[in-house]
Amino acid sequence: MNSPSSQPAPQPGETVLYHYWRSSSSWRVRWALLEKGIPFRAVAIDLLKGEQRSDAHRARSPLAMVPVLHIDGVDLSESVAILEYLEETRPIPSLVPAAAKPRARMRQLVQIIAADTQPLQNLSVLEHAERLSPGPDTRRRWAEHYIRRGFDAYEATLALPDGGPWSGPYSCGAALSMADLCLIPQCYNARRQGLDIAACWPRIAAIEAACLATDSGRRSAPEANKPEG
Ligand SMILES: N[C@@H](CCC(=O)N[C@@H](CS)C(=O)NCC(=O)O)C(=O)O
Repeated sequence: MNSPSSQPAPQPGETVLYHYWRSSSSWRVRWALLEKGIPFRAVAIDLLKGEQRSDAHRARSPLAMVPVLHIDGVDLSESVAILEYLEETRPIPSLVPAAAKPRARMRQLVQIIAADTQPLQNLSVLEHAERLSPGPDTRRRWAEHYIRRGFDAYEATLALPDGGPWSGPYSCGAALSMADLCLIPQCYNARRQGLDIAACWPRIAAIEAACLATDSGRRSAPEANKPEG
């Protein structure tokens, strides 16, 4: 992918995703766009080069983060807000359960990952943890602690006896949902930290296998979106 400075500004009516191939929050949005069949142009923001902190990107994202989705003439950041917007404006295929109780349960799962796990182990947090406690293992130990806490809660929530035992194949039953779009990128992060998902969280491992067997899951995955060179 080209650098952001060499990319043209969004054209009227165009949908543009500013993302980073390994960013789990970016993967959530790439996945929703592909699942819903929304055409988009991808612009890579290289987090390792600090491109997220450029003036041009800060103008799109006040927190200087990816993803940002330019759609319907506005720049949206915060991946869960983006998923909700896509669901409200392009509801088919739906990524939320129809009934209120399963929908609330799905949002609970989304928040376990998006609010209480991923933000505690993203790049800027790990860098800060290492500044406070320098050492070769600080980042890994910090990330592992919060991923374990989040996945333990996710796995236990799946076991709640809502309408009978969880039977999969996805987080909320027979249909892919926003919860899966948050969970699977977090599994990718967990593996990068050396965690054995199948050994510790069998339900999560089964959901991951089912999700990665979908066409949109495979096409949105980091390795399918790695920049050339
Ligand atoms: N709550 C935000 C989190 C976004 C986020 O953490 N993005 C990370 C990549 S996954 C980022 O841009 N990090 C850049 C940095 O920490 O400097 C969302 O859901 O979109």
